[in-house]
Formats: sequence, C-alpha cells, structure tokens
Amino acid sequence: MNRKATMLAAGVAAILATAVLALAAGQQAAYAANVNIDIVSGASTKTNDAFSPNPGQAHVGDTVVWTNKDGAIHTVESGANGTPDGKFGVKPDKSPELIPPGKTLEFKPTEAGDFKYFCSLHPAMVGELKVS
Ligand SMILES: [Cu+2]
Repeated sequence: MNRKATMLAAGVAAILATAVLALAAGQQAAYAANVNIDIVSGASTKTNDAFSPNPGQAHVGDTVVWTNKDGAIHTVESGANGTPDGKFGVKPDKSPELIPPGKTLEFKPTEAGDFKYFCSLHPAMVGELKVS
C-alpha cells in the first residue's frame, strides 16, 4: 500500500471505531432512564407525602432527579435524621446539598437496594428510593 492508501485505511478504521462506540453509547442510553421525584408544594409541613412518588422506583444506571417544586429550600440526604449515610445528597465534606426552589438534585445509583432519605432542614420529610 502506498502512503495515501495507508492514510485512507487508517481514516476509515477510525470512523468505524467511532461509529461502534457511538452505537454502544446509544444502547446504554436506551436502557438508562431518568426517574423524576418531586419535592411537593408545602413539603415543609409534610412527612412521607413530602416527596412524590414515594417510594420512588429506579434501576441501577438510571439518573434519579429530585425537583424542588416548593417555595422553600430543602435537601435530599440519604440515610435517616441523625444517621445520614452519605450515599447521596451531600457535598464532599458531607454537609447536605441545599436544593433551592426550582432546582434539582441528581443521583445515579450504582447498586440495588432500598435507600431511605430525608430533608435535613425539615427532618419529618422522609422518602425511600427502591433500586433494582
Ligand atoms: Cu425540607
């Protein structure tokens, strides 16, 4: 093969490799879903009805998105009040992520299980995320 033909072959191989990677990524995206959970209006005065749906249902690899539809700041911290487990809803320093009105918090579960969570500002607000 001359130099031009070699470069052409390398170019075609690179395009094919990119196409295969894109296909694989597309298939992964087809299985992973967004799971939406609302922090409902008036959540501050609610308990296990502060989050909807509750319990939430997700699969490993999904993106769980909590949206604050209330007018007050809330948090979605994994574990229970007094015994947080730091699996989601916390910053690297383990302090809770604040979710202002209209904002979201995301969590991508990497393992199955039942994850309890609460709002650290209004600890009566409790929820559960079931991951299969
Ligand atoms: Cu709250």
